[in-house]
This record gives sequence, C-alpha cells and structure tokens, in this order.
Amino acid sequence: MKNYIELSQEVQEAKEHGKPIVALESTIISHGMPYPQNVKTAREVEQIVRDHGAVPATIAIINGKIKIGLSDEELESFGNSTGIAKASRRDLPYLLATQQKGATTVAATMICAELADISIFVTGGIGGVHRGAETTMDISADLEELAKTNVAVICAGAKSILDLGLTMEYLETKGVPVIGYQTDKLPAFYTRTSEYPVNFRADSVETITTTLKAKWDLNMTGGAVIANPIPEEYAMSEEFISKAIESALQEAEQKGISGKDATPFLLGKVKELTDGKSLDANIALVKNNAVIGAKIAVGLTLLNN
Ligand code: PSU
Ligand code: MN
Repeated sequence: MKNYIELSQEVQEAKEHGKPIVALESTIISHGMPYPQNVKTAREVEQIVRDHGAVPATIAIINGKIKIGLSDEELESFGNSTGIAKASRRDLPYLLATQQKGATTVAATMICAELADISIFVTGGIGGVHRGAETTMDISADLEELAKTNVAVICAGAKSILDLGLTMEYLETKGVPVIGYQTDKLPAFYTRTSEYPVNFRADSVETITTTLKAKWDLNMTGGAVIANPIPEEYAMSEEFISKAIESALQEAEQKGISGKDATPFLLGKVKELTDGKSLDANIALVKNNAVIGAKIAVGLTLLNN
C-alpha cells in the first residue's frame, strides 16, 4: 500500500510531530472553479488552515501516486490545465495504474485521507442525490463514502442543484450524522438555510470533536457531515440563485449532460448565469469552512492525546 502514497514534506513533518492535519480535495480546483481563482483560492485555503493551527494536505493523483500535500507547482498544474480526470472511488485504481493525473472528489479524497490516517477534511459542498434521481439514478458516490469511510467532511451543506430532501434521506439510511454548526437548518451552499433540518446542532467545536471521538471510539464505521453556513455577507438571495439553478438544470437536460459531467456543468452554468456572484460565494464559504475545519482538527488532536 505504501508504494501508492506519497506525503509532502510538510505533511510528513506534521505526522512526525503529531500535529493536526486537514485534508483538502482537488476536484474543486480542476472542475469546481475557473482558473485563476481556483489556484488562488486553493492557496489561500491552505494558508487559513495553517493560520488556525493545522497543516493542510491537498490530495490528488499524480504519476501513479496518491499525493497527500501538493507543491505550489502541482497546485498550479491542477488549476491551469484541462483534461485532468475527475477522480471518484471507481476511477482511482485505473488512474494510478496508468499514471494519469486525477483530481479527487469528496469520495476519493475521503479514501485517500483515511489511507493517510487523516480524519478531518474541508471542502465547499458535497455531492448528493440529484433531482430526478428516481429515474436517472444519479446519486453521488460521496454519500456511499460517507457511510463507510472514517472521515468527517466540513462543508456548507449541499447545493440545490441536488434534491436536498432525498440527500438527507439517503444519509439517514446510511447512518451518517449531519451536524449543523451553529444552525438548525441544512445550509444550501449559496444560502444559509434550507427547509430541511439538520440532525443535530452543535454550537461549539467541542460538541463536534467529542461527537466524532465517540463515533470512532465505538468503531462505528463512516464519516459525518459538518454543515457550516456561508457567512451572512456572502449569502445569496434564495430567489436569485434558484432561478439560475433552474435554468442550469433545464439546459443540462436539453443537452443530455449526465454522469460525472453533471456537477461541473451545473456549477459552470450557475456561475455564468449569476455573473460570477456564485463564484464569490463559493470562495467565501470554502474559506469559512477552512477556519472551522482547522479548529476541529486541532480539537480532535488534543482529545486523542
Ligand atoms: N459541489 C461543489 N463543488 C464541487 C463539487 C461539488 O459545490 O467542486 C465536486 C466535489 O468534488 C464532489 C463532486 O465530490 O463535485 C461530486 O460530483 P458527482 O456529483 O459527480 O459525484
Ligand atoms: Mn453523479
């Protein structure tokens, strides 16, 4: 197994000193945001993690290795080149075997983080059950991964390009807790709330770390969703964003966009239809998640020592 994993020097040193580490995904860089904002955001998010006492580990597949922690040039290359594969669970073995680059999704980043013994992972939004999944069966592999891999994902909820109600039902069936950070409602990425309640509300980081510790001390397999609402000043109007999402969904259907292309297509369209406002929101919420994620990683490390 070790043959497949390569830690950056920063991550290696963090491990040697027992420092808290926060995993970060690379699909958000290669397929979730345009260049150059993607690379700038990735660097800033890493710095926010450091500023809050943890070490960032951006994860990607390069040259037959799972890289845990990317160099500056590697980050740049994932942001500034097309044709980098979007890598979810099913794609990892083939991409490793054929020495291709892969940008890891939430599911794949969770797998790689667990292999590297990292249990806290910060991103923007998770994949979920798509609208119309009752006929398309389009359900993100992220949900199944949350059911079986021991990594907590700090996100701003899920986008309403998805069916949030069905996504919550799926997570419930799989026994994945959805914990709202200082909120009772599931955040919907661009907006601070949705009509769906979270399972539990945590007003402090400590409630989150002690809950995670209890789950994993009991060997209860699987992760957790920590849902952290977008900061008020960046939140978008519900009506404005819903319109953009509706027309993006319509266009996707007309063009027959499906499978792994669906999410990146919808993200790009929504950005276009909102004149880039959705991108500003996306950047702000990821940074906000990095603050909380780093605090959770620091807290969990203290609890476990
Ligand atoms: N949601 C976002 N931005 C993203 C993604 C989701 O707001 O970049 C990415 C994540 O990497 C997530 C993936 O794991 O899309 C889900 O893709 P799919 O629906 O194909 O599983
Ligand atoms: Mn899908």
